[in-house]
Amino acid sequence: ANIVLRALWLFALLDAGLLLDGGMLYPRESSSREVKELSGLWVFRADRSPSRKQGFDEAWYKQRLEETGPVIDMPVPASYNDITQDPAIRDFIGWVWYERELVVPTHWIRDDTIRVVLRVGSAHYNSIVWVNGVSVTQHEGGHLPFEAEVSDVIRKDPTGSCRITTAVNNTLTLETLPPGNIQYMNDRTRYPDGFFVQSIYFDFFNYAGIHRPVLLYTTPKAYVDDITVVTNFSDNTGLVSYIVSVKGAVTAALKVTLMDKQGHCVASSNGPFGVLKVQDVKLWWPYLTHENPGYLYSMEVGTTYEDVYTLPVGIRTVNVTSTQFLINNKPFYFHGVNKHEDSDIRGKGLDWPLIVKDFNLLKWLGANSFRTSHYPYAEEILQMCDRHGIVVIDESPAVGIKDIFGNASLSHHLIVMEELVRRDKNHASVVMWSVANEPASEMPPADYYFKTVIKHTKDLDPTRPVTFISSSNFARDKGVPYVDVICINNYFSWYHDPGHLEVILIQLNTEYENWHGKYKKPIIQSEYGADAVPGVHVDPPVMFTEEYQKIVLQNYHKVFDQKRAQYLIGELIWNFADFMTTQGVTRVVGNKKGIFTRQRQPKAAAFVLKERYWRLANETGRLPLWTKYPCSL
Ligand code: GCB
Repeated sequence: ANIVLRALWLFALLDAGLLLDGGMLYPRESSSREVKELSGLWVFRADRSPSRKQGFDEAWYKQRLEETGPVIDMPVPASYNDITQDPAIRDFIGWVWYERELVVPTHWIRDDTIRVVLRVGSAHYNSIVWVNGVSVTQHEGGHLPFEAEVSDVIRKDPTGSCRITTAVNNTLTLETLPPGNIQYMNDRTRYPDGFFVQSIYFDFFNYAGIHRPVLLYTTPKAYVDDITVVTNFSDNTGLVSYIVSVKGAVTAALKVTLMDKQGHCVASSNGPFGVLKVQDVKLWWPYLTHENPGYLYSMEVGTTYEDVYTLPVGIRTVNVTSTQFLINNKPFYFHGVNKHEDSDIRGKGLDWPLIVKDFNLLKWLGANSFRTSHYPYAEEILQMCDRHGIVVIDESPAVGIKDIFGNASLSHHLIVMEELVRRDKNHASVVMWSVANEPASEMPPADYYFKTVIKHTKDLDPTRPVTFISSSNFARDKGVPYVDVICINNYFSWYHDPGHLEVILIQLNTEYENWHGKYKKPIIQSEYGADAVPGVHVDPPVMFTEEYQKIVLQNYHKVFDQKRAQYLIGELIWNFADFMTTQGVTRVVGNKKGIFTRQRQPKAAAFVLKERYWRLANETGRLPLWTKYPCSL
């Protein structure tokens, strides 16, 4: 109960010092809330003018987009890059314009006790949104949602017609996350007029557009704006500490009810904060560690002004020692993957068939976890993780921070961490925050920079460990003293000593001993792997064949098996599936380090990993009942 009180106290305290104003609850229907999804066909126009500013000069948002010039069909959600046959659209840098017209239900217009909110799940990267020509919101950065109340704007037109215009710009600068740089090539003997390139410092295609659903939802005037839960247990009693913030009412009585899967009330409370006690608690367990993984209660929050919001809640704890990662006080070993939001045609657009297929593949593989390399994934994916017991290391979009540690970058990074924690704090599946991937942490300013980002993240959420992902390419130390878990990426016999499989054992062993010896913290191998072009075979193995990828994995596994008895607490393969990258001499139509192809078919390495993960699950966990007689294994 001490931990509970501490958590409550900290959250209450922090509320005062937040940079962001207000919550970001996932939009859900309830008896008091309606949701209108705007997925489907939108109208699209890329601003191809040399300045990319024609749209603003001519105020395209003031009229229907088709009246401004030629438009095309564009699906939402999806990246726009791979939808057309036009290479200029695929590689476009600058402002693109989207538009969707709809009619809102009459009662949304007439009943002025209804609050109408427009929400964008994510758009890459910098976005401005207008409704009926009026600017309603603006957001910097992709991967995270933003929203605006639009009740007044839509009520100005009594017919309820509503034109949503969005301008999205994928330009990356030294102060965005991820960072990037635009370079103009002014040598007219070598480059055509106006030639420029977007330099990026990360290894995935810079997909752009409206990547996640856009929707309108309603709440009553007085509404539940945010909920924070922290869970704990002692013996058979589960403890759910909560804080609810209500907006739009001076005083609001609150009723909070926790229900089990059958809909039975197991605990209830009144007031904006409190602790719910659950007798005979069913804890949230990871996949393959329990017969019934991913158990979720429903926390129904109701106000006297009749707003109702229901939040899924998994009850579990997370702790880290110098050699272990504990979930519900039991050692947890991450055997999982790194993913990307990436697929044919859709790019980074949210796609349900793909999401469900990927979860089926994770389960087939015996993976109990993944890391959201290299940016926050869709909330819909985290909800799947909660329900299926897939454990998540939740990463910010800070990938490719090389030597950019200025104040503007730092303040933006703090805001992004706040947006991330605000969005994902209540997911049972999220067990650790990752503030960055392979930052150039050997640079002197990195010490202050990462100390600040990690401290801020811990202040925001004192209940989860924090890490960043290190690379052995860099002299290591600057940020590591501040992390709770050391996460390392390395590619022995690939980027170093290419072709020499025999170096893996010794080099990996040295690496681990150095890190653990110095910091006495548990280690996760957060990336390792090799490219394999599917269908290419050579034996004895050579690089880029399926055989080579298999042996790299097997050699790494030998060292993992020694070290997991000591302080290695996880292994995450790079990568779950092949993915698109910028074109370059080391990439054969994208990065081929997937154990599945981009179309989600297994390479030889997938079977190696599957055999291993199920064996690890048998040793370390408790398989669910249905897997005792797995017909497909
Ligand atoms: C890394 C990066 C990842 C790359 C991978 C590779 O260290 O974190 O983004 O895709 O290596 O394949 O080079």
